[in-house]
Amino acid sequence: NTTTLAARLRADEVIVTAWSGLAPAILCELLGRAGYPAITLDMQHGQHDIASVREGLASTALGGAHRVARIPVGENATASRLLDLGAEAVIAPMINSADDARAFVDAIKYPPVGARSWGPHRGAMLMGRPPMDYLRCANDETLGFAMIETPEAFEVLDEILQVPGLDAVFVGPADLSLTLSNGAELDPENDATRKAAAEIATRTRAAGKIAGKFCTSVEDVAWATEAGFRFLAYGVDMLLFTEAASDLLTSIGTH
Ligand code: 3PY
Ligand code: MG
Repeated sequence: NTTTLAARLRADEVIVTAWSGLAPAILCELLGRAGYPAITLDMQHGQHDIASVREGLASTALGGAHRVARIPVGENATASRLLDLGAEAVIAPMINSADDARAFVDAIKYPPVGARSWGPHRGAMLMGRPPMDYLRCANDETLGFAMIETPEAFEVLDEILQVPGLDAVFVGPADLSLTLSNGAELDPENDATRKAAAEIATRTRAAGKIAGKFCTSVEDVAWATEAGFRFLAYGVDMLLFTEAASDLLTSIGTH
């Protein structure tokens, strides 16, 4: 598939991404071969470091899936590096203000939109473009997702959506439920979180941007699609592995 993730999402296609938290690169290839159209490698809470992401992005390409990665909070320099290493989209957690969003955009967009520094050697290769083509296309063909996962972010959502060069937002419903309840509840599918998420999708789409969300059940995927989210994370590698093993043991009566 040579269509970019950005083009597919801008065409309103629903893209489901696997969530990769385990470091061995071959797991990204296997998830792609299993049929996932995208893989997201998580450096915030997953076991990935820059070396495992470097290998994992290449393995994701080998498995035929779109390449996405999440940085740790505030590590915008890492966002630039991930694009240089071949990520098609970068997700930034805990974007709580327009300033946070602007700093993120600066790191991932070339001038005049941002201040990304030149050196996308592996990235251009994996995007299938010679360097000068990459320079002309990268701002459009690579995506930045600002995570909206606190009441502070929700409060200033419209300001965040107006930051030039920000392509998309991604709802983190675990943190959103935790922060909306001031630490009392961790329930990504509760009413307060759903209500906020639905509004985030509506306002994001109205601003002409892409909405994504982390999903926690089959029903949640259907709900999010209906609400207008198009980039949906569903399937965490560690859980996929342990649940498949557990189901197998159950099926032969030893569990
Ligand atoms: C959240 O739900 O808070 C996330 O960050 C999803 O990974
Ligand atoms: Mg989170």
